[in-house]
Amino acid sequence: MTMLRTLFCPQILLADGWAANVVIAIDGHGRIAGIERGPTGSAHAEIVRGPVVPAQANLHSHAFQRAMAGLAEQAGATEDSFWTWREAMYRLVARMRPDDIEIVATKLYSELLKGGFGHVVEFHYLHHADGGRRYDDGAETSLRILKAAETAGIGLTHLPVFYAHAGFGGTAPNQGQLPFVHDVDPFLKLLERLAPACAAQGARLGLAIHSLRAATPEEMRAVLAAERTGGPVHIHVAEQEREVEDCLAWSGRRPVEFLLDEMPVDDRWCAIHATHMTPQETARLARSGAVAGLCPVTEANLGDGIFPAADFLGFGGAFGIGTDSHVATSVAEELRLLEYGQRLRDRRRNRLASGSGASVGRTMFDAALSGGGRAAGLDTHGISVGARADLVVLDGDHPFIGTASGDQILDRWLFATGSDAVRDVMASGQWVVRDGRHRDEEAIDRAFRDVLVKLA
Ligand code: NGQ
Ligand code: ZN
Repeated sequence: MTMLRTLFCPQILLADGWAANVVIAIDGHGRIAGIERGPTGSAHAEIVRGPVVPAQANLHSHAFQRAMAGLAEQAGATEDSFWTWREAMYRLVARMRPDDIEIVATKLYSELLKGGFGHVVEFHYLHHADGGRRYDDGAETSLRILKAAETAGIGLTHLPVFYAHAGFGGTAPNQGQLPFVHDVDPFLKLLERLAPACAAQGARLGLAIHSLRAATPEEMRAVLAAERTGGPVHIHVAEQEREVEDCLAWSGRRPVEFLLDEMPVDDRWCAIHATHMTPQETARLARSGAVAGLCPVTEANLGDGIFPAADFLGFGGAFGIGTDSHVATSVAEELRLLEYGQRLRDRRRNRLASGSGASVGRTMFDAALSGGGRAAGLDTHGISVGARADLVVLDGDHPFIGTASGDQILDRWLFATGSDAVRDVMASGQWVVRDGRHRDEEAIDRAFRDVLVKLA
C-alpha cells in the first residue's frame, strides 16, 4: 500500500513509552503502518512541531447539550439540582430540529478535536421530534450525528439509546421525554438500519440503555438478547443520590448492585458515572471488567458527587473520560478535575498516581486511553502499528511544553496549561486541527452562531 504521509516526531509517547526521533508512516486508510526508531528516514518526513501523544477517545457525549452550555448557571425560584437542570435540558430538546442537531454536533466535535480527543462515543437518545412525533426516517437524527462526525473529521462510535420510562418500575414517560422513547422492536430495527450506514463511514455501532430508570429489566434483556451490533453497551448508573434511593425503594438493591446482579456485565460494558457506590459495589464493578465512564466536569456542574476513583483503581478497575453535557470540551479539564475531586475529598495530593515516583498525568492519561478505547469498541489504542493515526501534537513553542520532557510534558499540559497547549490534531491520518484551529472553523462557527441565535 502507498503511504499517505510520514511524520518525524522528535518526542512521542508510543504504546510502550516515550521515544525520541521516531518516524511514523501512515497508510491510505489513516492507520499507522510503520514506526521506525532513530532518525533514519527523517529526510522525507514532515517534521511535527512539538511532542506527540495519542488522541483520547471521549467515551460519553450528548452532543446537542453543547447548545445550552453556560445557560443553566442562573439560580431558579426553587433549589437548583440535577433535576431542575434536566427540565431546562428538556426545554432545549423540544426546540431542536435535525439541522440544529447536526450543526451543534459538528461544532462540538470540532471543539473536542481541539481539546485533544480523536474519537467520540455519542450516547444518542434524541430520536424523535417534539412531543414524540416521528420523523419520516426513524434514523434521521442518528444520520445527522454521523454526518456531523464526518464533517468535523472525528472518529465516531454511535450508541442509539433505548429509553422507555420515566422511572423505576416501568412508569410512563413524561411529555419532555417523548422524543426519546421506543418500544423494543422499533429500537432493534433502528440498530439494524444504522449498521450499514455506520460501516460505510468507518464508524462503530453499539447501543446504550439510558438508565435503570428508563428501561425495565425485561426490556433490557430483550434488547440485549436480540441486538447484533457487536459493539459496546453503555448505561448511566448511580449518578444521583435520588436514583440510589428510588432503586432501593423499588428493588431493595442499589443501582450498581442491581446492574451487576441482573445483567451480563463484562468488558463490553461501560457504566457511565457510577458515582454512588459502596466499597463492595466499587470492587465488584472493577472486577466485572466494565469500564467506568467518568465525566468529571459535568459531574461537578450537575452536583452529582465524587467517583471513588482511588479505590476503584486500587481494585484494578478500568476507566475512561467523557465530556457528557459539554460544559468543558478538553482532555486536560476532565483529567485535572478527576484528580482534584479525589484531592478535595481526601485532603491529600497525587491520589491517582500508580505508585511512588509515578506521574499523575501519565497514570491518568494511559488509563483513560485504554479504558476509553475499550468503551469505544476500538480494537487498538495508543500509537502502535495497526492503530488509527489519531495524534495530538502539543505546542513545542509553548514555554511549558518546549522545556519539558517525558511524563512532565503530560503534567504540564494537564495541570498547568490546557487546550492552548494543543497545536495540531490528526484523526484517521488527516490533519483536522492546525495551529489550534479546526480546518473548517469559520464555516462551522457561522452556522453554529445562527443556531444559537435561533434557540435564544
Ligand atoms: C442525560 N445527563 O441523559 O442527558 C442525562 C440527564 C437523566 C446526565 N446524566 C437525564 N449528565 O439522567 O435522566
Ligand atoms: Zn449522559
